[in-house]
Amino acid sequence: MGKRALNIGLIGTGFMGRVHSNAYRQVNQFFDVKYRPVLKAVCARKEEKLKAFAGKWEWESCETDWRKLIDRKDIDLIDIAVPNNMHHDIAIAAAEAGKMVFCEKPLAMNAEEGREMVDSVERAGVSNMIWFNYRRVPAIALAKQIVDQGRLGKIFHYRARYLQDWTISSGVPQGGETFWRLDIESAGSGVTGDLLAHSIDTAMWLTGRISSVSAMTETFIKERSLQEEPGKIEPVGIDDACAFLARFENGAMGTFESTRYARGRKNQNTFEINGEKASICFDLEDAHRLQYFEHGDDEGLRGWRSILVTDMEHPYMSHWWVPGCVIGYEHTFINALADFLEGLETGKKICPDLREGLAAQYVCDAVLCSSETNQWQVINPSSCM
Ligand code: SOE
Repeated sequence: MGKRALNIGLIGTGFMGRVHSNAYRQVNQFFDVKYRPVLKAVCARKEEKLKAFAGKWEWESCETDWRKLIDRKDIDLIDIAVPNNMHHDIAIAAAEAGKMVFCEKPLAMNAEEGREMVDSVERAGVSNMIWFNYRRVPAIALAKQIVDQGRLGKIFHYRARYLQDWTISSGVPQGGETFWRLDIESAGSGVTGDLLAHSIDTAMWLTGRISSVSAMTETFIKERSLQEEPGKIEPVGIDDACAFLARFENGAMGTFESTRYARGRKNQNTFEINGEKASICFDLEDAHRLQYFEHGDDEGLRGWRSILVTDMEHPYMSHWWVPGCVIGYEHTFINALADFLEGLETGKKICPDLREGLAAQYVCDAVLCSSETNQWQVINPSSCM
């Protein structure tokens, strides 16, 4: 039987635009799903660059105004891969036009915006997803299975770190197409929204809700020049680094740390969970392995196992290569898209949806607020769900 076309309108041609385009092109080669994404139209402001991008990824058409893209009758789904300060207006307009919505993380500039986005997609009844792609790393999905099977028992500790080093030089500018993540007006925050949003989402997916936080942030370089106006120096408004303590609803304690000033760490996204019966440890820089320790193993033989997560039995791996052949970063987006398409087909709950993005956003807001006030902040669960 032929596949059902799903016409995609992508907004954004940066790093995420490339990653998403790749996912649309690949998903049907590896997953037997009923829907076939069609790369219908891509949208960005700069026409020349847009055309080159469209040509390279074989998008059928281009738009330079996202409102026009949303108005088009031949688009089923709007994919938002632009800076965070544009997510809110685009998501709401897309939902009101009856389009499905994909949104890059973090959901929004703050929870107030995020709440309006969630209200809007839910009122319109359109399917939606936030690209928390790390949930789709097979080793992390395996960690989820292990936790859900109750193998860890009561969870005591969750320890997360997300480290990079690309902003250490004071010569790195802020703003513009390449460095908007350093510009408070475009990004809303620094590492908290950009990196810790991932860690928070993973933590809550694996072990449940965070109920309160106590945070500190630091901006190491206080002024940077603007990418679009070299020589013009402006104060830096984002957090370069953030560390916070967390309490989970299930009684576990959490520690989270993120920085873009960890020399040598390029994209180290790690976590360790310590339970009564077992522990789990993961590091994205060794993404195809999950470390696992089970206290119930034979005494004398007990030790950390390093599970190579490439077998057919492991999450997603039966769709890829033969055992022992690893997959990479881009595959996490393909896996996420496949899950979404399967959800459309079967009615199975799509996750993470924008509501789950909002839950992470509430924690990010509380973290930033705590660092400003030097006070613990409680996350009100009823405001998230
Ligand atoms: C920042 O450098 C960044 O590109 C994030 O925006 C992504 O979400 C993360 O997965 C990789 O790093």
